[in-house]
Amino acid sequence: MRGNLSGRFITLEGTEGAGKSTNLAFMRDYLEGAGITALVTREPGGTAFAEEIRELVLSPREEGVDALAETLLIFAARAQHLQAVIKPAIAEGRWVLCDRFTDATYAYQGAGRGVPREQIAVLEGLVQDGFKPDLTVYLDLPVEIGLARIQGRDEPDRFERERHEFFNRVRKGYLEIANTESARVKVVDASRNLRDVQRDISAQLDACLRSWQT
Ligand code: T5A
Repeated sequence: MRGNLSGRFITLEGTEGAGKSTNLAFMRDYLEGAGITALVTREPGGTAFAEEIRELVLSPREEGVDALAETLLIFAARAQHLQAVIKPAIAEGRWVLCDRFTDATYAYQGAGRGVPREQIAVLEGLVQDGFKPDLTVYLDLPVEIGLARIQGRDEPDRFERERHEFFNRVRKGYLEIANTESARVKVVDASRNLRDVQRDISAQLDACLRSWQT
């Protein structure tokens, strides 16, 4: 680990096809270059038990899924992930890079599905007890561009089968969070070529590395 930096929790968010997987690998390598070996994980998931919940939540099914039931499952997976992986790693001074976290719940289940913000906040309080990412990079792009990037995938999951209007609400939800929590959430225009996107991401990481070192 570089200097006297202690463990940090960084999350990456975006709508479908924004480039999270691609850029999470970039962020891991970038931190590695700065002497920081980060633990890379994802939500829903990150432990065997939480990955089973992921499977349950993402699998397409005939039966309609109640939005609150979906939200509770996602927080159940998060509770497990936090206790078994994220918090122990940070307590040991490690950095954790996570593909999606609670902002996704506010965006997808809240803005997308209509679960009241206050209900999500109650669950967040219960499961996280004030724990939040130190930095969130939100990859923003028009929904059509993201969906075009993932077009042709074999088996779209339960979310990928949603309509454009759903993803437009999700995007709006993310932008509202970024607007309200601008110190934590950094918006990167992900509609551009990968080199430009990654230049902005590395600038955000550099700024944080500098401010966390002082
Ligand atoms: N979910 C999750 C909730 O509803 N609530 C929650 O609380 C949480 C935590 C699965 C679903 O779970 C839901 C939301 C999600 O629908 P996921 O698997 O993390 O979550 O999400 P997906 O959006 O399905 O992930 P994807 O794999 O589809 O997209 P990525 O990771 O954003 O995109 P990536 O990196 O695979 O890139 C897609 C393609 O675009 C290219 C890549 O090479 C790749 O081919 N690409 C670019 N092309 C041109 N220019 C660029 N700048 C590019 N960046 C990437």
